[in-house]
Amino acid sequence: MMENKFELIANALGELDEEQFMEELNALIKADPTEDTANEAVKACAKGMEIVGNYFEEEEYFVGDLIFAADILTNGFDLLAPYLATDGGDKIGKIVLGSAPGDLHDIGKNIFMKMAEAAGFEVFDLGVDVAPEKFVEKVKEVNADIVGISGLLTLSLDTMGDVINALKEAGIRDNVKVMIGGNPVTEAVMLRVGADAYSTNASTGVKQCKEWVM
Ligand code: B12
Repeated sequence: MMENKFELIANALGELDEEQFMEELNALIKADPTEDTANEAVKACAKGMEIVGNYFEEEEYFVGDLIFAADILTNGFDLLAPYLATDGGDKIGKIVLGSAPGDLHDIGKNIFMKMAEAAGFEVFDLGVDVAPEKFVEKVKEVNADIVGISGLLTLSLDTMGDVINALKEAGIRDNVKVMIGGNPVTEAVMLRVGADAYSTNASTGVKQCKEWVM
C-alpha cells in the first residue's frame, strides 16, 4: 500500500532522515498552507517521536539519536509555526505549562504546546524541571485558566503532586484546572496527586482543555 504524506513524515522522523523529513514537510505545507494541514503534520511528528522512542527501548537507538531526533523535530516545528499561529484571533484561554520538578524531558510537552497553540490557547512555557513556586508565580502573573504538568519519569508522578500542593498553599488551586500529561500518568496518579485530568496523548489533552474553557 502507498504510504500517505503524513506517514512518510512520521517515518522519516522515526528513521532520523532529516533531509527527507524536511522535504516532505515543505512539500506538504507548500501544497496546502492551511492550519488544518499544519496541525495534522504536528500529529505526524508526534507519531515519528513514538517510533524513535520504540527504537530506543529496543536498544536500536542511543541517547545521541534521541537528542538528534529532538533537533530534527524542532526544525520541523519552526517550519510549521507560521501556519499554526492563530494571531489576530482571540485567544480561547491561558495555559501555564512545564515539565515536572526534576524532569528534563520536554519533547511531549512541546508537542502538546504546539497543538494547544494551534487550537487557540496562549501557552506560557516554563521549560523543564520547573520548581513548584515557578508554577505558582506564573499562574498568578498571567491569571491562567489551566496548568499543564508534563512528566516522563516515575519520580515526576510525585513531584507533580508538589506543584499542586504549592498551588493549594498559595490559595489558587481552585482558580485553575490542572492537567497532568506524559507516558506514565494514569487515572490513579491523577487521583493521588489531585489533578483534574490526565492525558497520555497531546490531542486528547487539548480537547479536554478546550472543553474547560468553552
Ligand atoms: C527522549 C528520551 C530522553 C531524552 C529527552 C530529550 C528531551 N528533550 O525531552 C534524554 C536523552 C535527554 C533523556 C534523558 C533521561 N531519560 Co529518558 N527517555 C526518552 C524516551 C526514549 C522518549 C520520551 C519521548 O520524548 N517520547 C515521545 C513523546 C512525544 O511522548 P510523551 O512524552 O509521552 O508525550 C506525549 C504524551 O504523553 C502527551 N504529553 C506529554 N506531556 C504532556 C503534558 C500535558 C499537559 C498533556 C496534556 C499531554 C502531554 O503528549 C505527547 C504527544 O502525544 C523515553 C522512553 C519512551 N519510549 O517513552 C525515555 C524515558 C522516559 N527516559 C528514562 C530515563 C530513566 C531517563 C534518564 C534518567 C536517563 C539517564 N540515566 O540519564 C534521563 C532523565 C533525566 C531527567 N532528570 O529527566 C526512562 C524513565 C524511567 C522511569 N520509570 O522513570 C524512560 C521511560 C526510558 C526507559 N525505558 O528507561 N530521555
